[in-house]
Amino acid sequence: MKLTSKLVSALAMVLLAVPVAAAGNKITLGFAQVGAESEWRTANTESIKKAAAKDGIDLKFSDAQQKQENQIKAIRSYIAQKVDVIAFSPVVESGWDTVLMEAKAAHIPVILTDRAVDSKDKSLYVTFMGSDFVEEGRRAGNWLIGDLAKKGMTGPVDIVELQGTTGSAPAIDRQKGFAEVIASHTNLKVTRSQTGDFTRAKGKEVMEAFLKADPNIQVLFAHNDDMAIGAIQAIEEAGKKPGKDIIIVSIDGVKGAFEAMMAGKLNCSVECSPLLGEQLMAACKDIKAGKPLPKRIQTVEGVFPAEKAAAAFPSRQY
Ligand code: GZL
Repeated sequence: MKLTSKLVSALAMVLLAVPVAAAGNKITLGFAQVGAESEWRTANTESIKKAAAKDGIDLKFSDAQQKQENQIKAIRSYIAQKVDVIAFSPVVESGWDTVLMEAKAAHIPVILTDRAVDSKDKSLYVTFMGSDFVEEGRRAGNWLIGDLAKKGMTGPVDIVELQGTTGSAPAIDRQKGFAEVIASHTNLKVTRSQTGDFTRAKGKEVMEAFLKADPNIQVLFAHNDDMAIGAIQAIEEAGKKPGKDIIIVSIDGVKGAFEAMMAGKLNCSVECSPLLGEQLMAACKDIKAGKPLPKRIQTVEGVFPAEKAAAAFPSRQY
């Protein structure tokens, strides 16, 4: 009998010695991703998963296949699971207030990554981390103005535009920034503008239609590299030389864009970094530790004209 009781008390000591707090220290993050529509998105997902594993954060991850209702469903499931933090990249700007109020009522902090929401109530999220898309549009416009000047193209220039996902912050803001910069150059005109939904397939399809409608296209501005790469295929199939007959400027700076620039088929890619994983995990830990976060954490990024692509390519991380 004595032995058993000794054994029981020893066992109890061991079990009690396990710091209960250890279990409580594990952060659970619910992430509702947009989808897997582009090279950029794949790199963004990889960055988040890698950083969560590295930081020992329990990541619950969902892919909404670019549908808002799927993202809302995922957020609701994270609320039901009582995760510590919810983060997501809103596929479109509007329609989030109700579900964000549900998260707030459940006292679960929300982080916006990559894309913003148009909610007036800023208390619905702790911080928005990501790029300044208006500035990315401006950078594309400014690069184009410089390139046309270098080429002595001072006459009327027909520009076509492949927009990102309709209603998304990057599509709205990149179009705004680009239009703002070219407005003062009356010889530059966006003659056609249509969404290619950030995908290669749709970008190719819309560019085929543009080429059929306007044989004199001189410039393509694509809101992301994937649509530009799809358009490059359409331009070649139409018997024209992308990067020469049609100047192409796009945004993201993914590997595919560098390969197209080195092949002389893309003229410039404005960088938009998807590598938000580390920043996101650091923000989750700060929130858990009760540390305040700035409402806006902006990504620092550059511009890659084709002539810089080969030198920069070896050090590219996405
Ligand atoms: C931008 C991001 C956009 C990329 C696209 O931060 O939301 O979505 O530019 C991606 O490639 O699909």
